[in-house]
Amino acid sequence: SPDLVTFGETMGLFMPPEHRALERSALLEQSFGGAESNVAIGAVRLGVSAGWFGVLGDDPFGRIIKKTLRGEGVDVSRVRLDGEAPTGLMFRETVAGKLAVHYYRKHSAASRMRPEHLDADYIRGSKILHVTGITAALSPECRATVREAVRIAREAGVAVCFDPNLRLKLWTIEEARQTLLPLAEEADYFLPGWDELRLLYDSDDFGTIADKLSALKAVTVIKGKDDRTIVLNRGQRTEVPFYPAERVVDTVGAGDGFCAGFLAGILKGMPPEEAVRLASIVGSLVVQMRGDWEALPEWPLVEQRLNNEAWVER
Ligand code: KDG
Repeated sequence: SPDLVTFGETMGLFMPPEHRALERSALLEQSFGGAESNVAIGAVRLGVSAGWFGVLGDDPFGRIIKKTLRGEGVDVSRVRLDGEAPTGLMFRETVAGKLAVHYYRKHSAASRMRPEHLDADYIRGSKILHVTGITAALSPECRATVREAVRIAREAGVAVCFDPNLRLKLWTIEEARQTLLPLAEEADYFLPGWDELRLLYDSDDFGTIADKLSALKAVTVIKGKDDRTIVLNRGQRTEVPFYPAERVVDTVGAGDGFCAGFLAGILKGMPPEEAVRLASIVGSLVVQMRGDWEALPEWPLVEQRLNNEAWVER
């Protein structure tokens, strides 16, 4: 198995040219995206082995997603193509500076994933299993699949990484809490955003939330509290400022890039605080280009920034 294994829904992605609204654009750019496959691509580009699986429709979108992931070096040997249901789609636009995502994913192939689809040995053979709250939000079967994958990993001593990836277009905050908080308790690495924590714990107070987090066994990495990341690691608290981005074009996928950087750092043997520095560099690069995963950097560029080496232009 690859060192990092993850799964979830990856969708066809359509975007109008910059500054155009979907209602007013004759042309749409085609790509694809999914939080977990973004993480897998990011990890591979940083030099660690990663596998992604999920159910895709046996249609043009499903086929190109699988081929592109394979071309990126992600192991797709456990991906299923389902002839009965379509690949989910999403459309994204930025109107007056505000991002809007429109999902067409109800009854998608991915939402039909079931625990029986899991290859337990594939999970057992990995070092880290990464799951997100998006998969848990897709359907009761998907929720059961996430729980079962986490159970298999824990039983085998495989570390579990959990990003809540709260999507309130998919479920209510009450439903999300019921599922996501127990998953956080199972995790070895918990990577929430500060805004997500505020909603999940229904509080704006850092101290109150930090107290709750200190009851978890996980190393918790809180993204985006005052432009910094806070690492809570066995009672120790470390703050790492966000690495500055030269320009910000598209923030979608930054969290996934961050997660890929963090997990690649852990798999390369870094302590969590150092892995967060790496993660923050990756996040800062992802926001500088359109698309979820296209701008994920290769290892040499990140290594150079980690070591503060100058960039030789020509
Ligand atoms: O993190 C980026 C993802 O949000 C995007 O690729 C789409 O997976 C996605 C989702 O379900 O929102």
